[in-house]
Amino acid sequence: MDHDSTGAKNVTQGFGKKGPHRLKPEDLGYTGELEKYREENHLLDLETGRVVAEHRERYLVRTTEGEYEAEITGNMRYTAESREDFPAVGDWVALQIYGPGSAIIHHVFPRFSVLKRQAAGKPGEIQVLAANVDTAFLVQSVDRDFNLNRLERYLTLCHASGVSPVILLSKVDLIDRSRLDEMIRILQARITHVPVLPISNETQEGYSSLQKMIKKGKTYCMLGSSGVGKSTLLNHLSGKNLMRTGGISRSTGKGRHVTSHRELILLDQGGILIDNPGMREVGMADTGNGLEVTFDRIYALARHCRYRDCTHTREAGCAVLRAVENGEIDTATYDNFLKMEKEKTHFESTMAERRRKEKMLGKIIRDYHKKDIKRKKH
Ligand SMILES: Nc1nc2c(ncn2[C@@H]2O[C@H](COP(=O)(O)OP(=O)(O)OP(=O)(O)O)[C@@H](O)[C@H]2O)c(=O)[nH]1
Ligand SMILES: [Mg+2]
Ligand SMILES: [Zn+2]
Repeated sequence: MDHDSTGAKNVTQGFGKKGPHRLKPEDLGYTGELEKYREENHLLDLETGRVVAEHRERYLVRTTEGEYEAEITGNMRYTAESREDFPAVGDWVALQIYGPGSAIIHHVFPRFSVLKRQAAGKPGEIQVLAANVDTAFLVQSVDRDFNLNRLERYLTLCHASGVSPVILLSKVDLIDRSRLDEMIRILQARITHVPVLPISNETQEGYSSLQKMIKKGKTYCMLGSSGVGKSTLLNHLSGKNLMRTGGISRSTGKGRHVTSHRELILLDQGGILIDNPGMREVGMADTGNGLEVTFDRIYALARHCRYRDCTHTREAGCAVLRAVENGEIDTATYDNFLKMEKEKTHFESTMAERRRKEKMLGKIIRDYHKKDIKRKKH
């Protein structure tokens, strides 16, 4: 199936059969700060919209009036230094409309948050998952998907950019109550201060609590493996069959990657929800102080290590190792912490190397052009 057309169609359907109806800017999550930015940066002559879907540098943008297929200007493409400079789902953009349903994006507004990861299979490259997200729903299904190491990865992505996380344990209809209670106990022993909500798309358990969490004008994003029920949840919350949902492979017990594109939809109750394709890898990119927040207990202990550059692996007088030995810090958490730290460092050096090479290449091209101009003058 052609993913490109499916993505676009789904979103359009979200605004009713007669096509998109008129919205208030706040319905899309617009704020006074964005308006101030728009005025200060002389963008008043352009329309403002929000990117609701993306496919290979073609964007579907929703404004209060309607929906537009948009491309970025050549200048934007030329000056972009990395994937992060391109629009992403959730972004606010200034656009020029030039025909029925067509537009050109001239500018991306500054983001208040951005969820990103190390792009799968592309060392040192970032993939933006969603922009301007208030809360991320980290979805793990309790039957096969439950994994605390992976949850800590998702948490770090959230903490890296100030997105507040909520853990959704899905498909709780598939296990009995005592098993669920045990899972929640294990989870909360390791991950503290993050709300956990058990839900079922079958029985609608947890739905009313979830709906109470969702506030008008705020943006939510679902992250998780394939097949955990993200799109099913979105369909139920929106009351419309917007996203295709899928089966689970009998042989592997894993989802079949039914959703292929990120999409943003508006919920009738207010609130904006972004669905994501299931992720196989949650690789660390530039995580800012994300690890510090996720592993706050380890970082607090590290201040008491004897050596300032302690690697917490073999040093004498290491407060972290001591805490692991006496059971204060879970061994699995400690191992995951070391692994993610290593990945972060690796990402940073690979990215620096990439940037260095790109700069060099840029210089070679510039020098060549200079010589070329000289040659022509003579
Ligand atoms: N038993 C049970 N099955 C569910 C539940 N939620 C979803 N499913 C089933 O799980 C399968 C996958 O659901 P999807 O909603 O497509 O999963 P997804 O997370 O969107 O998957 P990707 O789009 O591949 O990332 C479908 O067959 C759903 O019917 C649930 O709460 N309980
Ligand atoms: Mg899906
Ligand atoms: Zn130490």
